[in-house]
Amino acid sequence: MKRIEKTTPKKDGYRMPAEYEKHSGTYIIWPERPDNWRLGAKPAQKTFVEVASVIGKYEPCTVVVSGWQYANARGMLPDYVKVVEMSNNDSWIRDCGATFLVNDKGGLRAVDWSFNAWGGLVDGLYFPWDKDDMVAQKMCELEGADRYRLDDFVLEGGSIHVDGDGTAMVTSECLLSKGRNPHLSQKEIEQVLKDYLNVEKVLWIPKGIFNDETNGHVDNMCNFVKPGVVVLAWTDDENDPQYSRSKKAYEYLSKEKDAKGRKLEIHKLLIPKKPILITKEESLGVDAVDGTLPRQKGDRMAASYVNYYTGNGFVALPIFGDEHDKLAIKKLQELYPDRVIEPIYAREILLGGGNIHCITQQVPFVKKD
Ligand code: KQY
Repeated sequence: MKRIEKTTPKKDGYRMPAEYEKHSGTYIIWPERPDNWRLGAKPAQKTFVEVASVIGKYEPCTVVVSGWQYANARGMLPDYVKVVEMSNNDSWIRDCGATFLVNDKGGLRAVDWSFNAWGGLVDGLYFPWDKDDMVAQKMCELEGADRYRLDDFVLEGGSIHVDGDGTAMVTSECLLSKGRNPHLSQKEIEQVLKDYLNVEKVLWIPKGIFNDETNGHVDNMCNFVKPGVVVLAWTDDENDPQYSRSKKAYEYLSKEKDAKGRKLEIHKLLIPKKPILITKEESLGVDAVDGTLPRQKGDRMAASYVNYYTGNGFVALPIFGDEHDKLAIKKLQELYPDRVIEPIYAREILLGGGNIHCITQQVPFVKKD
């Protein structure tokens, strides 16, 4: 498959569809690195199996895995999940994977952003990241999609959401961070998003979730339920460090309109009532390696129900064994009356630094003749 040069998706009539539009499938990367996943990733692998098994009930699910772990992954995953060998540095395909695009003639292409492990040598989370940076290209080969490669623009898929109707949302905390594109102004960054996602409006939420090691990815903070309707991570506890972040986001979104001139309907989704802290046992299970973010006992994890994944007929929702799990399930069922809510106990993914949305990447459905 080829690299497309000297043009943009906008010029070529391609756009990023919303996640809630129909998919032809989902990709996941198998977890294995012991300096991010405790106990050699064994507990995380069980949760990844659960996530892939749920998704695979609704749409084709492909798990890509290093050669070293291939036999183990194949043995643990159900037969209806496809397993393909692909080298990688870790399991965050939302961030290093392809951002697929469609046109109205059944075409499929992708944006292949530069990936630098959430901040490169400034505040990145591991080194090297060279294998992750090639994941998008390999997904394009498997899907038969030509790609727009941006060698000089760093972006992760978890730092953007689109509504499929002309609007994108990001956080300033992430997109303007020093480890991404410090050579570009906010206006220039916005222009890249407009050209490569083919949107007319970008919503700039100030900050993401407290202690989110991605510099506040939007996919943990806010999501489009449908055009004009968003769900926002929230707490009523004024003493919680999340409070001012969520309040500022709410105030910003209340005043904004989307690309089509709609005022946004904002639904608050409470974060877990009790902060999720790393236990001593969990901390001791992670290999300490220079250059990788340490996992210390008592550290607060960036737990949020907003990091859910929307697929064909379902929503895969992370839950934490918290009092607010039930509220999140109820709220999402109201917001997505036509989808099955699939709650998955996701503490092990959270301990790795993200959640269900961060470990999944959709391929949009296109009609093939
Ligand atoms: O998208 C994410 N939340 C990924 C976080 C990466 C964590 C690496 N330890």
